[in-house]
Amino acid sequence: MYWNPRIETMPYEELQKLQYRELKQNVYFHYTNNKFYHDRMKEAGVSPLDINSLEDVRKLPFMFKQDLRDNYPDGMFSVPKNDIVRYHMSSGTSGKPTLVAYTRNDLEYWTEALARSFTSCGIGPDDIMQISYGYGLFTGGLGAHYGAERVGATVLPASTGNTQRQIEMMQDLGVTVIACTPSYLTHLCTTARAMGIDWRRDMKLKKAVLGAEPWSESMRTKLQNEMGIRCYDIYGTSEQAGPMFTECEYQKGAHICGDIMLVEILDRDTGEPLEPGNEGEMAITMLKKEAMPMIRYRMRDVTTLNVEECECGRTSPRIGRICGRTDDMLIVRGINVFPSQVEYALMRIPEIGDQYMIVVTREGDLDRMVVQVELKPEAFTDNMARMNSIRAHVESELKRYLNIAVEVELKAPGELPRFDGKAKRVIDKRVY
Ligand code: DLL
Repeated sequence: MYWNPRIETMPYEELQKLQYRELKQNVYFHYTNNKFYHDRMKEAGVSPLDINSLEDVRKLPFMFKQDLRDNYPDGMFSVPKNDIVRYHMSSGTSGKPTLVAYTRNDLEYWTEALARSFTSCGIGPDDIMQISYGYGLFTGGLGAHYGAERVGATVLPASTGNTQRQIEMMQDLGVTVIACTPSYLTHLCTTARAMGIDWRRDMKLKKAVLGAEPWSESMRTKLQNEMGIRCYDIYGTSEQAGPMFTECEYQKGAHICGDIMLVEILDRDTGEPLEPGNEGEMAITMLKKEAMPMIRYRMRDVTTLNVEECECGRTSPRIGRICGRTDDMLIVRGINVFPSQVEYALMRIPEIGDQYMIVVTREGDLDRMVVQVELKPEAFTDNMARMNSIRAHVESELKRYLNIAVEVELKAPGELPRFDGKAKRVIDKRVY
């Protein structure tokens, strides 16, 4: 079943012609309406007139998360503010968040992409879909919500938290599809079992659409076998729009909507484009984005691109599983965390010295993040009440900057390891 058969099964050469036309138009649009992008192109010595084939995308300069941060909040818009109908936000690399703006058309093609994606994993009007991604500034909840409504599913906007109630709702309403992070589904799976629920006997769940954090084939096999369901990978980032691309029923990579987005895979070290099939960092160009330019944006996610026609008949290219990042971003309980944000928050607290360590583990099914921090000698004391109050303050500051609750362990001056070369600030003990 296709949502938009003309586009989804268009011969690849034809799709590339369409991509070229969209690219040229989009580059021209941002060049003429966006000072940041105009200057960036000028610096690179390139103008829209230089874009005369799809390969010419390679002449265009890259964009980075730092560009969004430097232009926060509104220095990156290509449309008048009245044309912006929504904002979402995700973590920046330090103090400031990444703000993404959407025009009505931006929301429309986002929903179209999700309608194609959900249809490709067999979701439709017969389904009751529980959206257990966070609703709010995070793109997961609202993004999946509009896509699910578009395909005619009955949507249950459960958002995150209150696991027992989520399970009761699934049972009472006969939920057939859930969209959430893979780690949350694992948690639901074990919590329900502890409540005496047999997933096959007591639930109508058939499918799960899982993303927003890395997961693996072995996790898929485990969840599918334990719950008697099919699990589909969904990929997306706030900069693109939000969750966007899922696997089809063959589960062999997430289908990209080629008319909406162009993917390049770059050599991790040199940034040079690689041929399909090679593993490297993904750069995306949003071909229709109006509110702000998203052109050759360096995603920092490492994956592969497959341009072969899929067994499902779709000709749209596919990306493989995300198998790493070229920066140090962590995803903890579905929230993106940059070590630089932790440092930024800590260094503003007068009692804290300059050594810290982030330790991430998975306990049971949930991620646990502990930040170990050294106190300055003058702040270190054996007065427990004082130490507890400093710890509580550090925890609340970290929560304010990271949007996630973390535990803090205070250390005596000199207690954390020192490094001769590059400091190691993160120990991630999770296995996917
Ligand atoms: O996580 C959007 C999303 C919501 C995707 C719901 C899927 C489902 P951000 O908060 O901007 O957006 O985080 C984007 O999350 O660069 C990847 O590193 C990671 N990520 C997203 N999906 C996957 C996935 C949303 N399926 C960052 N596998 C990306 C691995 C993923 N990593």
